[in-house]
Amino acid sequence: MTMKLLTVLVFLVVCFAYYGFCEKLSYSGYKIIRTYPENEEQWEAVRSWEERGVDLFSGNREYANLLVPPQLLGKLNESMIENGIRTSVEVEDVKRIIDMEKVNEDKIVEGRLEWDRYYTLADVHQFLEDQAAIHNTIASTFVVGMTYEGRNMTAIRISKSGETRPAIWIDANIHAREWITGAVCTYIIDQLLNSNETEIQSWLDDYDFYILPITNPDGYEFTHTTDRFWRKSRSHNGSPVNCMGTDLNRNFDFHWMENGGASSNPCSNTFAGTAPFSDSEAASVRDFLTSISSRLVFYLSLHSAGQYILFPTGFDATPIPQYNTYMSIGNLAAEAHGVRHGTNFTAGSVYNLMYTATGSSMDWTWSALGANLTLTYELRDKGEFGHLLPPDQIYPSATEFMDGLKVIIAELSNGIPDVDP
Ligand code: 0X9
Ligand code: ZN
Repeated sequence: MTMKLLTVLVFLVVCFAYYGFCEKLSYSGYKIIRTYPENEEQWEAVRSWEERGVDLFSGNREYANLLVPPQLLGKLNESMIENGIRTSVEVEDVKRIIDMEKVNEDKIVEGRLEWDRYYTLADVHQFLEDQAAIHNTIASTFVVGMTYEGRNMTAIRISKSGETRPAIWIDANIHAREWITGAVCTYIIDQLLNSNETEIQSWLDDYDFYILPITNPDGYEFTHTTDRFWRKSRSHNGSPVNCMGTDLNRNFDFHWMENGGASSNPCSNTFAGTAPFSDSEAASVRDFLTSISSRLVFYLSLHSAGQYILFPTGFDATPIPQYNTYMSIGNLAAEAHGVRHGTNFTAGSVYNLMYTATGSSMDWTWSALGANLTLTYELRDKGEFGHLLPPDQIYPSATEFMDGLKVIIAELSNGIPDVDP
């Protein structure tokens, strides 16, 4: 009897310490609460809940969605009332929405995906291998680097030129739980290789593409097996209480850990890592981008959610020298994204539209490599489902994304000035 109890206890301890061994978290009783901070003080009050185990799920300085465990709902509510912060319930039953998500269970045949469901890491990698095999004269896969847990960061290159033309890099799922981003990314690859639209095909005559759909494979796998809301890498970072993972989008060397744009607490979802590029995933992206930097004209990073077209920087309010150029490209793209379904995208700098965020991949690429154009997207939606975007929104998200991408690549081809005219 005592032996049995001991076994259960040991299991529970191990389970809490490294919950990779546990069953999938159900998120039963969790709600997503939207808060509306109206000033810096209230924003800080909302952010302080991060340290108490509440996930700052999505949003910006004006509205912040919090993923709240049942045992903290009462306390959080009280504190919001005390601080005069308005709230609303965005998702009543998080578990119900997780249960609605459809993950593919069929075998991938000849690299065909359906954009009505989400795919596992193995499926996405299979898609890349199959597509590269089918289009072997212009496409091939390559490994950007290895993850902490030893997985491949598999990417695809599409080049008709023998890799001599201006280069476009696209990545997605730096943040593991942002499933829509990897899905849209595979659609971009599909369109480049399989669409018969002349405009899309003409891009392949002008540019070489390097596309990494799952930048954080360990985290992505973890969202499928254990914790749907995992965001970071899965590295051990020296936390005495066994918190794991680095926010890879805080681990790049651009104003690293300055200005409150990241956290030094390994338990935080915006933990910046133990040093710039301390995590192998970020370092591998850095090394690959550096290797093509003389040709790199466009860096594009896909995130969700919020429907933002973001440009540098996340450090402070100082406008970059190409601010007006970026703003006008962003506005043109936003218009195009809205044509099909009326989806409303907003363009602006990370700092202005979202919050202070330092050490991001985009800002580093912009500052260190001087790529002509660097954008980060926050794809659908604006909070209704957040990271649990229903599968029937994948195809609309992907097609409306392509509409704006056409505008952006047309602008890129016209030339991006280093400084606003
Ligand atoms: O906080 C982030 O890393 C991004 N938002 S998300 O909700 N997907 O986590 C925004 C990052 C914007 N990038 C820069 N700081 N440049
Ligand atoms: Zn993200």
